[in-house]
Amino acid sequence: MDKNMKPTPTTKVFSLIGVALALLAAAPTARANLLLYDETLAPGFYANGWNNTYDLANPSPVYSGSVSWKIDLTPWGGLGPISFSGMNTTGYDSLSFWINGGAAGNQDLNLTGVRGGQVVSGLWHFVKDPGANTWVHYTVPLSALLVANVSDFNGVRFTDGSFGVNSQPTFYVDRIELTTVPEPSTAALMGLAAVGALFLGRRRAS
Ligand SMILES: [Ca+2]
Ligand SMILES: [Ca+2]
Repeated sequence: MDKNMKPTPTTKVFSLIGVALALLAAAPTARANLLLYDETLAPGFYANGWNNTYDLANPSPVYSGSVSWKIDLTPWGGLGPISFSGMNTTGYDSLSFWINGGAAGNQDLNLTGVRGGQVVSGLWHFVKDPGANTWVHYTVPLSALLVANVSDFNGVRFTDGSFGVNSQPTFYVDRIELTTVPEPSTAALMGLAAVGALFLGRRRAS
């Protein structure tokens, strides 16, 4: 009885291909990265926060394009790109941005996620001493910010990681973007389908 239930090698190959094709079909449609800030804020996004001064068209230092976002927080301060109407994050995988600690460096910054008009997450000390006068790349999965696959994503903010103990040195942010689901996962699935087809070809040849 048990023997009869066992799938033959051929059905195994077919089910492998079936799984691979099903995963390929389920993969979200390719979507371009969305720049929240590079030369200016994305349409519908505003510099939003408290206890800060900033310049969205700071000429130096710059990571990409011709300007960066200069941010000076005071104790308890916060600032980030915020859309009041909210947006759908389906198809986006991570938040990516570049930070420069300026002449002083030694910043201690939290990164908070905002959706539905509420702060829903806080990655405490996410940026910790990024160094002085150098651009550092950070990337964080939207799932870690609790804003993956939601229809009411407002944005993120950089906030004072000392929680009011001191005033963070001026820093610079550039090329803030939502990045799409990484290509390699799709490539791996296609590879799986190819392997399945290879097995099938070998069985037919024998
Ligand atoms: Ca720029
Ligand atoms: Ca400051």
